[in-house]
Amino acid sequence: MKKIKFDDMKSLFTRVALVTGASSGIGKATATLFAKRGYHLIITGRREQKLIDLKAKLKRKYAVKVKVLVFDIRSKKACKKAIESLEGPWKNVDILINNAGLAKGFAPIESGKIEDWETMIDTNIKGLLYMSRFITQGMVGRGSGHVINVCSTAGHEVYPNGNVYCATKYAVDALSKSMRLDLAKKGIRVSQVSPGHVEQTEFALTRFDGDTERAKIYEDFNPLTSKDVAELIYFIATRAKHINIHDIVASGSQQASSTVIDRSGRKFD
Ligand code: 8X3
Repeated sequence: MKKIKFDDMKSLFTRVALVTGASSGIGKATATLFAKRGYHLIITGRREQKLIDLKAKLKRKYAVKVKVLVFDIRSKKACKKAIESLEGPWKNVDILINNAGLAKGFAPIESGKIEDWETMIDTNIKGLLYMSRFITQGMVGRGSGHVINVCSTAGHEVYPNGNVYCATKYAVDALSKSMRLDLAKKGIRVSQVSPGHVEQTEFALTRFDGDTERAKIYEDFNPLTSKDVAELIYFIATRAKHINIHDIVASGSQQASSTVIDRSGRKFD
């Protein structure tokens, strides 16, 4: 039997999703779920080996096509080069999942580390912008596509010591809204998901600079899991074409707000 080339496959399976920050946490869980549902995937991040391992696993388990792009999202040049390297059907990204993001530091404004602020601004805002700029250009040309930004409850409600992290997520919220205004008439949906605390991620460890003791912030309540957030993203991506979900704000049932959490023990294990 004639082997079907990926170029031909594209006409049969038209869905390509690109997930940034796919080497761990929400990004990895999202890439895994989309692969399970038959999407071809472009997975991006800085840690090559983790992405290669994920690619091998997804290909083996779900028989989808997977492309790895290794680059630092903080570099405009690297983002542009990575996107320009895409060939054939890979150029036609149907769904861009802007997941890459991080919190670094947890200090009041007068003593926060300025390098941490710059890392968050460069990753959470500028990285998301670079990817959106380079990918939506193609989407507009094709008259279709979906951008899904990973925001946070911190993009809706500030909390003490959250200052710059919260500001970057408020910016993501503003960009989701304004990108929707720019793209609605061009056939492109823009959505976001805004999770509260999420375990099975590197979020807390990164925020607290690798301090494993301080990073133990999920032991006395049930937060969301990465898989929970992946399912919300998948739900957003798979609504009928005439529906655009603007935002899903969600937290674990024991978390009522950024600061009000029932820490009396994990009730749902
Ligand atoms: C993650 C949620 O509350 O730790 O974005 O900022 S929070």
